[in-house]
Amino acid sequence: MKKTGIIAAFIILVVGINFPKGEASQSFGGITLLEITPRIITPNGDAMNDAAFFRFDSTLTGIPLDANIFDITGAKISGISLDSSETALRWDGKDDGGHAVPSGIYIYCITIGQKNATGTVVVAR
Ligand SMILES: [Ca+2]
Repeated sequence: MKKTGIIAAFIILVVGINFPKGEASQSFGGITLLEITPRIITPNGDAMNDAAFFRFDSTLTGIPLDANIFDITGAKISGISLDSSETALRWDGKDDGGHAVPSGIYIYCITIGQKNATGTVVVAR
């Protein structure tokens, strides 16, 4: 099997396990993470899938939360910032220094109160 085929199979496996259809939403008590879209981002500035949005059912303003992106070794890459809509968090495929991250699989972890949601986002360049 070609290397690209192996990577594609791995991506399908990881994304599929972490986000089975219909089980995307996760409750944090008073607030619900509705969806993460797109799951595969292409941050090249063409306005198509340039950032991943973590959409909630109500405003995040004033809610204490901890949201970060890690690489597959567990190293912290970046925080996830509040989108201008204030009902979503947004990650644009950059590290905390503002540098574009390489293609690969990244892990998000969002903690609100005692609950957390984790899963994967793929960066493809
Ligand atoms: Ca793009």
